[in-house]
Amino acid sequence: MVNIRIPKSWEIDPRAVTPEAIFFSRRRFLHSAIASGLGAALLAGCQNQSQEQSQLTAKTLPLDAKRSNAFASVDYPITDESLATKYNNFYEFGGTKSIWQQAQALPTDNWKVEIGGLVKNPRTYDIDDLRQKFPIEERVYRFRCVEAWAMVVPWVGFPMHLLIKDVEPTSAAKFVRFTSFYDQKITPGPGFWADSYPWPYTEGLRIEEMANELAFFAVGMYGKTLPPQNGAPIRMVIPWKYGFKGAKSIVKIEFLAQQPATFWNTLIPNEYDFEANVNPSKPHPRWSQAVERVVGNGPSINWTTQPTLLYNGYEEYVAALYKT
Ligand SMILES: Nc1nc2c(c(=O)[nH]1)N[C@H]1C(S)=C(S)[C@@H](COP(=O)(O)O)O[C@H]1N2
Ligand SMILES: [Mo]
Repeated sequence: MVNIRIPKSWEIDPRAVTPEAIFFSRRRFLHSAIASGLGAALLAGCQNQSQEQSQLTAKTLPLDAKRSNAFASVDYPITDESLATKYNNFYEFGGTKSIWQQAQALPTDNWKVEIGGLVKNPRTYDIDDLRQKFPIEERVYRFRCVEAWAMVVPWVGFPMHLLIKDVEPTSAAKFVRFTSFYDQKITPGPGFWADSYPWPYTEGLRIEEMANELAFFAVGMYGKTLPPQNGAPIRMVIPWKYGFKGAKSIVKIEFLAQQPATFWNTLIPNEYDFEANVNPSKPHPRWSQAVERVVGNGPSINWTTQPTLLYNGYEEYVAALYKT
């Protein structure tokens, strides 16, 4: 791994640890916690699969949307819902993949999304108005995390260009910043060092990227509204970029003249660049991106590997954005 002295767990600087390294070390912690009886209560609550599955989606409602013809499938199968809703990244609720229970604390009632900055029609939407105003559809997209795991998810939502048209950015608008929900009392973060992270979680796009047909606001997945752990009630889905570009639980969208600072790029700039396009020939400083692990498609640890595709397989849609 990295070329550093192995620190004691309580002195690990998050800037020196990969999300994945944290995941695996926490898994080890979890195992010993369970062995020592600490996990017994947790386990008792999840005695069987179906009980657990109903907990996973307890806060969702059915969301009827027709599957888009253009994005009806990809060349490998849709990931099981129970995996996509249980293996998450949501640092506001913890630094492991197993935060779905903690994330149930996300308060999604009366959710509002404020849209402003360099636009002719700034406005604040109630989530219900957003869901009604823009025609929703289902799109099956590849989903690739910078940590090299991959899934296929049927998202329900609407393309971002509909929102651009609605708020009418001025000609000065060149970038867009998306801000996630944050409340220190509700979102404890990933434990040690959490206070030094650049909260709230923010992400950004060039306005041309946001206007691309693929850029999507998801308000649901698997035919239901989003569960908290996946970014309820509205999140970004940018399928040709690494997963961290897809900010969850959006509360604010601002059109800007300058490129905004973003969460991971601020925290570890040499590892998480602003553009973050999926690219097999551009390794992460600490691991290769040439192949990806398909979550849920294999035995035991539950994954098989396959080659990573440039722009995550969406070259025909987005390559023109990156011609120099
Ligand atoms: N607000 C917020 N958004 C976030 C994250 C996060 O920690 N906080 N993690 C990102 C990362 S790294 C990934 S891979 C995806 C994971 O989405 P999923 O849990 O629905 O699979 O969410 C992205 N959006
Ligand atoms: Mo990620």
